[in-house]
Parts: sequence; structure tokens; C-alpha cells
Amino acid sequence: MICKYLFLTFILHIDLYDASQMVQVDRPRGVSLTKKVLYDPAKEFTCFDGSQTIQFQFVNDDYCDCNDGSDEPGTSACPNGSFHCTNAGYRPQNIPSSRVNDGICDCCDGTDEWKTPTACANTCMELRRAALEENKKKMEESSKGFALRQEYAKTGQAKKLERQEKVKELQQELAQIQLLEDTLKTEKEAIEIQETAAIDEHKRIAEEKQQKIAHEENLRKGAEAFSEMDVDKDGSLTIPELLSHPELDPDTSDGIFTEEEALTILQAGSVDMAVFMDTVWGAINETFRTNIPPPMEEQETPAEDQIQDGSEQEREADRELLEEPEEEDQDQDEEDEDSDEEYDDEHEYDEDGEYREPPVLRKETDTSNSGEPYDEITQNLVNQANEARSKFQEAQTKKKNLENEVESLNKALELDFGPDEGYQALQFQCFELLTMEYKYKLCPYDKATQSPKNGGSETVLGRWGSWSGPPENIYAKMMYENGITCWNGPARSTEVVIRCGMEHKLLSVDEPSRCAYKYEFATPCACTQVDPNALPRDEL
Ligand SMILES: [Ca+2]
Ligand SMILES: [Ca+2]
Ligand SMILES: [Ca+2]
Ligand SMILES: [Ca+2]
Repeated sequence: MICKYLFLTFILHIDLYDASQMVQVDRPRGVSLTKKVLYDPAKEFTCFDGSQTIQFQFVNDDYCDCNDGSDEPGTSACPNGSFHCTNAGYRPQNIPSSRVNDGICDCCDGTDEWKTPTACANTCMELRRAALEENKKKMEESSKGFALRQEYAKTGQAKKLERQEKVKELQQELAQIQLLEDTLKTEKEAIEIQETAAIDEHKRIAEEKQQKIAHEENLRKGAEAFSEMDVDKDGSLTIPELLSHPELDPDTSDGIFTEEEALTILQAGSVDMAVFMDTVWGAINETFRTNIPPPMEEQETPAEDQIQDGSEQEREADRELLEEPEEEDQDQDEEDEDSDEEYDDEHEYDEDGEYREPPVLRKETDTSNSGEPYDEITQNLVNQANEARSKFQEAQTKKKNLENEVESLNKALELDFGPDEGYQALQFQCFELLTMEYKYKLCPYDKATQSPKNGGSETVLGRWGSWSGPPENIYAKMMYENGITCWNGPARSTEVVIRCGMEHKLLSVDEPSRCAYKYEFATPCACTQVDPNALPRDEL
């Protein structure tokens, strides 16, 4: 309604001009109605700049008297003068007085060519009709755009509500999942205490068993070593018998295994098996090397292309014997590491509430420790603990996902979609403009980019910053900042000037100063129902 009213007054305004037909007789030629009072034929004329006062007859006498040209409004006598054409029916105009009577029609009412009144036809009414038509079209467009805007606004407001509702809903869900997570954590921790205890016990038993085996193995080897060294099989190991094992030489620097050295090992002239096991074997079991080749079936099968002689086989066998205890040690180390890891995992959750990458689940059947499978009770506890961990992790993941969803919804809710939420329509959309060289893109609320038309990487000209129009209408411009930095220059930025249009459209792109781009973008979201500035009333 207001819109219609304005339109009517606009027509009336023009009609008024039209009806008056601008009686020009009562003011000097080239003088506007507003300046009429300054030209009083009954008085002397004072130049506008006050420099001179002249008789009124010298006004428009085709001789320039005033420095500012004010005495010759209707002739071309003054170089700096100005001629006013009324252009009744259309917009009044001021032209440089040099264009008066220059043979070219400058004013639509033809008054600038007054010396030859027939030279210029009055085209003001034609222009007026065209302007009115143009105005009407603009108003219709604006009106249609505004109708679209109202649709967008409706959608935008609904979307906002929807997002707000969704956030509420998710927050309730989050509260529930938090409770569930707490419960599952407690359950997990409770079962893990039992699990850890059972696994520790399992390990302890396994270790004991292994130690026992190792001990027995050591005794067996000791006994074997004794009987090997006791060459004459008299049940007594003597110094000469010991000397047949040069690897036992405690000091090889002298190049010989002496009887004295053998004596320091045996601590007696001879020892029986019992004394040997008690006092000697422990000191030499690391260095002792058997001279007896191992039985055939224990020998490592030589590689097909490798033919080994006896001595090499012996060394091979020796190496195996040497490596055996080391391997056991390694197993022991691994076991310790495993248990450390488990301990750490549990503590990652105990220390702080912060979310961390979920630990790798323990194997369903953990036999890596000792090759010894868990007993049924332990295995059951491990299974239960695995399930508890998995449930807890599931809850954690769900919580994390919900949190992410809430975060992105809140981010969207923080965006300024205009006073009526209409600009929501532009979110998640991109608009392109092709120029000779480039493809420019505007993705509102995201970024502005440029990429070579013929393919190539995209240059970010700015990321969504804020609305940046003047205080009276901040929605007149958008600012995209912190784009890719120019070589040796600032970060690229893009200002987007928003206009009312029948559709969302990137109209033009310019780079007014280096690395500072300017887009012109049309959208119904910028159309207003009543916008006096959109009607060029003053111009007519
Ligand atoms: Ca004059
Ligand atoms: Ca002219
Ligand atoms: Ca002997
Ligand atoms: Ca020696």
C-alpha cells in the first residue's frame, strides 16, 4: 500500500511540472526557479561572488561581466557559466553555458538552442514516458523480488527454529548419553580391575612355571655338562678334564688355559656332581660350550644351496644353545611391555575426563604373554572387559558425534542471515561468474574464490567475515577476508556489494586495488517493499 502511495505521489509530482508548463517569461533565460529571486529586474544585479554590481540590463547581454559567470545564465558569453534547462515533464538540468547555442541539442526541451528554436524538438515527454516505464519495471521487479524475499524469509525463519529445536533435542540426547557414558565407564572400570587382577595372576603363574622350567633346564644342562667334561666317567671332574674346554679360560689374554685358572674355577683339585652343581656350574654356564654335536633331528635343516661342514654345524648348534636363553629373556621383556601398555590405557581414562583415542582392544584370547592360554575364568573376564570397553567407546563416539552436530548447528545459528533470516537461502550455495580469463565464485557465508577458466587451482579471495555495509544498512555489503596472501603483499579480500534482483546472481567482479576484490551480487533478499531511494523521483 505504501508503495502504491509513493508511486502515485511520484506521478502527481511529474504532472505538476507538466501542468505548469514553466512560464519562462518572468525570469531571465537559463535561470532556475530557485534562483529567480536573485534576478530582480527592478534592481541592480550583484554577481553571485559579490565581486561586482551591474545594471540589470547587463544580465544576459552576451557580455561576461561577472567573474563567476552569474550575469550570463542564458548565453555562452562566460566560460564558466551554467545554463539551466527546465525540461518540463522530465528532469531539470544544468549544462555548461558553452553548450548554449552550439548547434547541439543538450536539453530535452531544446531551450539551450534558443537562437534557432526549430533546431531541437522537445523530447522531454518521450523521455518522461521512458523513465516512467523504467521506474515501473524497476518497481515491479522490486516488488516481485520482495515477494521472493518474503518466501526466503519464511524459509529462513523456519530453518532457524528447526535448528534451535534440533539443538535442544540433541542437548537432551547428550545429557542422556553422558549419563550412559558415566555408567558404562564405571562398569568398565569395575570389570577392568577384576580383569587386571586375573591377568596379573595368570602372568604370575606363567612366570613361575617358566622359571621352574628354566631352572630345571639349567640343572639338566649342568648335569650334561658335568658328564661331558667327566671324560673318564669316574663321577669326579678334575682340573685336566676341565682344561679340555678352552672356552672356559677366564682370561684369554695369555692365550692359554692354565691349571691355575682351572683351579680358580673348580676351587678344588676335583669336584663331584653335587659340588659342581652348587659352586661351579653357575659360574661357567654362560661360557660353556658342548663338544657333542646335537642329535640329528634337532639340527637345523641346511638351506638347499648351502652345504655345511661339520664344524659349521657345530657352530650353528652352539649358536642355538647360546640364543635360547636370550630368547626367553626377550619373551619376558615383551610380557612386561604388554602389561605396561594395559596399565597406561587404563590410566588414560582415570586421569582426566578428556576424550582420547580409544585404546586398541585386547585380543579376545591373549596368548602372546607366555603362549599359555587364559584359564576359563580369566578369559571370561577379558571377554567381559572387552565388551564393557567396546560399549563405553561406542557411547563416547556417539557423544562426540552429537557434540559435533550441536557445534555445527550453533555455528549456523550464530550466522547473521539478515533481519528477516532471508539470507539463509544463500548458505551452502555458490554462484559463478565467468570472465575472459577466470571463473569467479561466491559461496555466501563461506568464501570467495577465483580460478583460471581453463582449469587450475582455486585461489581463495577471502573467507566469510561479516556484513560490512554502512550503519544505516549493514546488509548492503559483505566482507570476505584473509584469503591467500598476495606475493609480497596483503591477504586477499573481497567486498561484495548486494543489490536487489529477481534472482541470486553474481553480476560483476572487479579488483579496484591490488588483492582487494569487489563483487556485485544481486539477490531478492536485498529487495525492499518501500525504498524511496529506488525511485529516481528527484531526478525527474
Ligand atoms: Ca553581461
Ligand atoms: Ca547546445
Ligand atoms: Ca673324571
Ligand atoms: Ca688363560
